[in-house]
Amino acid sequence: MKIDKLPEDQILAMLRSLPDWSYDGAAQSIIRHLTFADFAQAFGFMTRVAICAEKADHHPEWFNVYNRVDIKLTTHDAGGVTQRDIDLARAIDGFA
Ligand code: H2B
Repeated sequence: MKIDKLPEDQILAMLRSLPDWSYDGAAQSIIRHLTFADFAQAFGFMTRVAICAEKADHHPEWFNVYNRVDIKLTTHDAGGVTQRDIDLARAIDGFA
């Protein structure tokens, strides 16, 4: 289903309830950096996110080194941040 990208002011307003996320205007994304105790914790978290993302058919861009996970959310089909990214960010916060 087609979804429209959100205007920047709306993204910033929504991020007030997602304080660990920030908006990267150049990348048209919202981003969060997480650090875990070790690789097992980081990868366990990524596995939970992956299952949720696959169910929602909405997938993160992410980077992992040992205990660090950098996440970038954007909707490729819309060319920017949509409600799907906000929903996934909220789900990710629940796993973090
Ligand atoms: N994930 C993200 N982040 N953006 C998308 O536009 C997107 C996706 N599109 N996951 C989905 C898959 C699309 O390619 C499939 C065909 O539904």
